[in-house]
Amino acid sequence: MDISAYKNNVLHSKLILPLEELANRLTAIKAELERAGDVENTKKCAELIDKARKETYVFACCGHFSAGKSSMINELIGEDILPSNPIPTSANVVKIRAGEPYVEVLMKDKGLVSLAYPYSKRELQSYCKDGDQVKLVEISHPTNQLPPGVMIYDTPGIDSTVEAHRVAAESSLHMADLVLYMMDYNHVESRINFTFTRMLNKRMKRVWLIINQVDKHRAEELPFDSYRGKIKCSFQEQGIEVDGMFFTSVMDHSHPHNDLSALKSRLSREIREKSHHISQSVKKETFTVIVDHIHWRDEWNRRIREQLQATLSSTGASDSKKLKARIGELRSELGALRADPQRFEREFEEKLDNLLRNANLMPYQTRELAREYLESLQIGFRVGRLFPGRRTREEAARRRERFVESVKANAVTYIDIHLKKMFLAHLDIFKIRDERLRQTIYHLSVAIDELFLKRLVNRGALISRGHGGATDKAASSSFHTARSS
Ligand SMILES: Nc1nc2c(ncn2[C@@H]2O[C@H](COP(=O)(O)OP(=O)(O)O)[C@@H](O)[C@H]2O)c(=O)[nH]1
Ligand SMILES: [Mg+2]
Repeated sequence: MDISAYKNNVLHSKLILPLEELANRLTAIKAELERAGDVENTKKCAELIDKARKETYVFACCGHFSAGKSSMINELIGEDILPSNPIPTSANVVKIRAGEPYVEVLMKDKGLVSLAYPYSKRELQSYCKDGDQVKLVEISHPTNQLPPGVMIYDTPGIDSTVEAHRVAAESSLHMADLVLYMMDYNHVESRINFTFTRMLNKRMKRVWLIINQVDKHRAEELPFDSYRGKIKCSFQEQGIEVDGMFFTSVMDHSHPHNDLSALKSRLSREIREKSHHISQSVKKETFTVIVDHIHWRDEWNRRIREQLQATLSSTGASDSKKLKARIGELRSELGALRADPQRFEREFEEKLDNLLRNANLMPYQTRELAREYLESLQIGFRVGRLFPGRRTREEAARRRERFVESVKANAVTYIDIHLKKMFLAHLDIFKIRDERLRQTIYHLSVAIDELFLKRLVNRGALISRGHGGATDKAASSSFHTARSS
């Protein structure tokens, strides 16, 4: 996306949208940002919607410590509301509007605190100076110097680039229609002034430069016009564009080069045309919000990509070419499996048949036990002369037990272990990685009990005493049919 082309379009477009229409469009944008989870830009959008609906015009005073920001605001509203201090102090953002008297203080730890009216100026000013504990002070003050729907922001002083970014972020500059960038007479050409105003240019903010404390000028050292020319040149050379430049003194109203009354009347005109300015700045800020959101999305995508790459490398498949090749292989395997869904079962049956056919369930010793067992099933089987019934039953039970135990032991050795191995290997061939299925296979066992053996006994194969040679064969063939029954 070519952002600069859009930016030019926004900057130079003559299209002025009614504020209500802008607010409606912003509402749709806000819903989109909210859906994406971009909290910061969603909040900005909500604030811009509120600004457009209430037609709130905002001008913010920014600049170096002790440039005279607070003194200038007091001058403009004609009352010493804000603290001004010769010693640079840490401060916070203070928002002032005309209206019913109230003060709300947003503390860093305690949240919102309201000051009951009538509050003392000293108490209010101590909150404004407490940059450590207080994040924001909002003052509504009964004054006829400020028309309704106008707000002034006083912002913390800056003297480093890091601070410049922090202050810009904390000062809700997106709400400002105009920035009065204030400098003290002696520090106009400090680097931070160029850095901050360049940043304002980049954000398409309208900026008026205020060179304050011109009462410090010594005409005998340099004519004022030369000084003024030099300052204008410096900003031009830095490629910084401003919408106004004023040389002021809050202390010496009668100073011959004081532009204070020109500044006041420009501000009055500005406020009279506030709808136009609000419409323009909300449009530009909407553009900035969208650009910031695009960067937010880039960052979000970058983080997701990193997470995915970490996951991939943990599986040993970090190389995307290899991964694609592997996906191709898996797809064709899947295709083959889909084409012949019975393959798994068919091949398993073949292997099982083979396994059972070769399982030596009836080694010599077991065959002997089988023979004895089969003998005990014969109708004429009898043991002992005295009480033959009980002894015969006992002997038959003993033979049956020994035979069952022997077959069970053989089943474990010759079937169980091999069957599990074969089953698991079969799953591997078909790439089935189902842990629950594997667990079921581990716990498989071939259940052999007397009933099972009896079912297997082929009565026709039973031998009578005296045909010893055929017994083994008959017994083993009786059981070799286990699989088919
Ligand atoms: N000589 C002179 N001093 C000023 C002027 N404006 C403000 N000051 C003084 O500069 C100091 C810092 O002013 P302040 O308003 O607190 O500056 P901020 O830190 O930018 O808000 C205070 O002692 C003011 O009295 C001015 O136009 N001329
Ligand atoms: Mg101040």
